[in-house]
Amino acid sequence: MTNATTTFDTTLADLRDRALAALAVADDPEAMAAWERAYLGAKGELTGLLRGLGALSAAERPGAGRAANAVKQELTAAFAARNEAVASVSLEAQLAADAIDVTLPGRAPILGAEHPVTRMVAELGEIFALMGFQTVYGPEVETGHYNFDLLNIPSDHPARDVWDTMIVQSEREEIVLRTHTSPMQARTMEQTEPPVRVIVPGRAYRYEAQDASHEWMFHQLEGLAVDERITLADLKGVLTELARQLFGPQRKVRFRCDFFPFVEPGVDFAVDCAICGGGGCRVCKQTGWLEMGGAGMVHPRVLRGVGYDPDRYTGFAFGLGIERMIMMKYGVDDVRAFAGNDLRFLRRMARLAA
Ligand code: YSA
Repeated sequence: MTNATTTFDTTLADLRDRALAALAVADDPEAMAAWERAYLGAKGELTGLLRGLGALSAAERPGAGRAANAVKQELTAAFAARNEAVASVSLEAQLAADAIDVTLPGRAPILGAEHPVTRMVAELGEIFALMGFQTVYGPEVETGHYNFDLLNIPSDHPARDVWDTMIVQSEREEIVLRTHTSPMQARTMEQTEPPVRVIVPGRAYRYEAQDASHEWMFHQLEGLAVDERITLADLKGVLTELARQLFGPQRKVRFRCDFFPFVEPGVDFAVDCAICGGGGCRVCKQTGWLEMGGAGMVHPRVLRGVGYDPDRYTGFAFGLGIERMIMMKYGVDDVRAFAGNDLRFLRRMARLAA
């Protein structure tokens, strides 16, 4: 045995021992791949050693080659066995980490609810449908012609100032945010022959100071019935029935004379205040009554303006505050809550209506 074979054998034995020791501590797929590259790969230590066989004499080469191949097979087999074990441990760890515990309680989705105004509009629609009224809708941006003129409020009429109007544009034609839902009276009658029975829910806008019972944007419910022989008694009957359906039989109703240019006679319709039980509070301005709306018999001039014959047809109309009705039904003491975006208020209203 020459010095060269002795050196080769020692290097091979050292490489084998180091490789097996390193393999024993490689415990994840990345470490295994690094080990394979370092010892068995094309640029690995063992391949480098095999290339060095050429430096040995022809007599020494076969023995050294056999020894090197034996180490290569041993390391290859050891790698395969260890690799399988590491792969299965790593798969189990991965599965354990990804496991879903189906016994955990789920995350409850946050459910929204209908706005109290939306709900009240639906309820009013059902009550009036049973009395033969159809629901129609109209534009919130109106012309002065419909908002005022056809309702017997000409531009020089002092009553025009009463409606604290928000004006959109007034150069060529007067355009306003409707101050009430009453313009839909004229729009409906222009398009329909009598008999007419409609309700019109929707927004109204007024340039008005806010307080517990006044908002600058609020909702009204307009009602209109026109036919032969309609009387004030029909109007009283319909609004009294509405109050019963909405608030129950215990709620008192009050009709008093009032003035609106588009009715004759005109009335103001109120119910006893649900906040103070009629004793007087800031919502009812200490009167014990809260005005729900205005009403009356459609003025003959309004009927004539839309082409109806006032000698043949009569009708009643009303315009009620939708927020005020909700306030009286559920004891809400401030109209500003409806557009206030306070989730606690909206949740409370949803619970009360459920
Ligand atoms: C009268 C006669 C008819 O034949 C038809 C309709 C009417 C009602 C008329 N168009 C009108 O708007 N009258 S009103 O100014 O007294 O408003 C009617 C109702 O809307 C009020 O009673 C109130 O309930 C509500 N309302 C008015 N201004 C409000 C308001 N609600 C909240 N905030 C405001 N600023």
